[in-house]
Amino acid sequence: MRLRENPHGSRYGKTLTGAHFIGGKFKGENARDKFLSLNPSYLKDVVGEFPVGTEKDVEEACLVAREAFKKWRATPAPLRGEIVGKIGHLLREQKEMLSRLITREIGKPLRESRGEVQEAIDTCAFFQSEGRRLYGQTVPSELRNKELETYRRPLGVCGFITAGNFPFAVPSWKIIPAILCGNTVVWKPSEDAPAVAHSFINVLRAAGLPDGVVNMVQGTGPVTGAAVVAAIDKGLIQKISFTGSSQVGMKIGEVAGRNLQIPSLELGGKNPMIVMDDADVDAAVTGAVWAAYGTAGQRCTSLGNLILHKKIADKFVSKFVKKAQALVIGDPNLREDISFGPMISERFMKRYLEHHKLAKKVKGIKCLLEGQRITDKNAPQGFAGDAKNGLFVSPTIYDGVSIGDALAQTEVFGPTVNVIRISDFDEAIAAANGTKYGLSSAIYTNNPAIRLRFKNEISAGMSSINNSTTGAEAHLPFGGTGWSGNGTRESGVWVIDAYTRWHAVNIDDSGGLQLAQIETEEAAEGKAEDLSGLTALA
Ligand code: UN1
Repeated sequence: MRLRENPHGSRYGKTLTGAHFIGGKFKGENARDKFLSLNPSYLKDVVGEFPVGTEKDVEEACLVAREAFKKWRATPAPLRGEIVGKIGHLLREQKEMLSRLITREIGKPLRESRGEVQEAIDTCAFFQSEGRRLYGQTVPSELRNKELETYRRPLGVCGFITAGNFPFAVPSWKIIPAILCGNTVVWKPSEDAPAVAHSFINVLRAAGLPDGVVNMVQGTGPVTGAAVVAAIDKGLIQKISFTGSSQVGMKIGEVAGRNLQIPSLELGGKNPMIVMDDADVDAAVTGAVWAAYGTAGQRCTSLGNLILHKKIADKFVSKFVKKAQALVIGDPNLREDISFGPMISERFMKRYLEHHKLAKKVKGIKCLLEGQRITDKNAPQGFAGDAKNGLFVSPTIYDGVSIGDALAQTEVFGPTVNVIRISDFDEAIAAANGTKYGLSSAIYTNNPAIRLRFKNEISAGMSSINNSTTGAEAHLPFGGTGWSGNGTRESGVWVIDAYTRWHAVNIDDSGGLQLAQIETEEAAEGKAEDLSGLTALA
């Protein structure tokens, strides 16, 4: 690994000369076109310098992956599972180091980074044993001396494009089940977290994953991501899985669709939380604060629209505002106890600051807290960072929002929440279902009838009852409806359908040609008088 001194950010660590990883070798370190990964808590800290992967790099990675597929698919699934198990053990051993790197590169508080590595460990634990299952079925035949069976078969080369907000957990959701099922991978990680991707690759290598099974091409979305998508049209990729914006997901879906492939698309959200008048208000406030401001709102499961019953709304809002004002914002590398760190990138910060425009001149909307870029002059109480050199922002709350307002319809990916006041459950569910998205959702209520209605009527891939909108577990299906995805799921047994196809096999031991449907036996005729006798008896 090539590391160099980091004069301005030495207290954070060294600077990596990053590379692609193709066929078991790091490559492209000396490429002409490069990009930098900066620590968003302190932009003078250069985490690494990385090559921008070209179409040629992606093609090379795909061809290597195609070659490796021949051997890897023939490796017994329990053996593939053993390697997945080793990856999990190494992750456990290296959890602290990896968590610190995640915090350095994307600014997430350490306890959340640890949670993210844990999610990858859990994923490995689950899929290690799946290598000893990966069940098919035996199915009875309508013909004699004939057996029917099904097998799961791998798809081939999988192209993965992942986001920067969960740079470890989400790639593990894709890579681990894909390789367990016998596929090989070409991965384009987020340009916001290339060093984390590099560390992931090192763990895979150390676990003994054969060369060519997982390949990585570093780069930017418009150049390298586009090259991965173009590889579908060239027949180099059999499956694409993408986590990111709905707009990009739609374009990828079109390319996959015209190649008759089913992509896995995990896209945006504008997640609602309903708080009914019978709810435990304190528990709901705590849940809402985490849902809205955890990870600085940069989760696809973050809370967007907070739908409050008018009977508890005033009480709720006053507690919520106080808690939001008391959040400790700062550099998570220097302090463990911060509530949220910086925005992941300038792009995310700009979008957050610009979202205030959506509220301007809209009747009825009141800004209770107007989140701004934190500077030396306006730093909130308890701020613990270098404002000038970091991408820190303060939280936002809008009150009096209606579900039709642009503010309530637009995913911001920052620490902002809209309060929508309603009078009953009918209005609440209409607001909760009133966006094009349908990823996560939550309700706080102690009324079993309302709970039942919510479960049945909410249009979302994931729902929490008396819990926050965030925090899926590694063995539950993750995904959404509408603009949040195309119905495919990650995690647990469900993701296996994304990385295998069913193969139906029939074996005929009759010695002749038996034709299903044409030569099937009919069941023998019954005796009608038996039933007429019964009628007389009754
Ligand atoms: C994402 O934001 O892309 O449920 C994934 C959660 C996390 C995963 C979020 N475990 O909030």
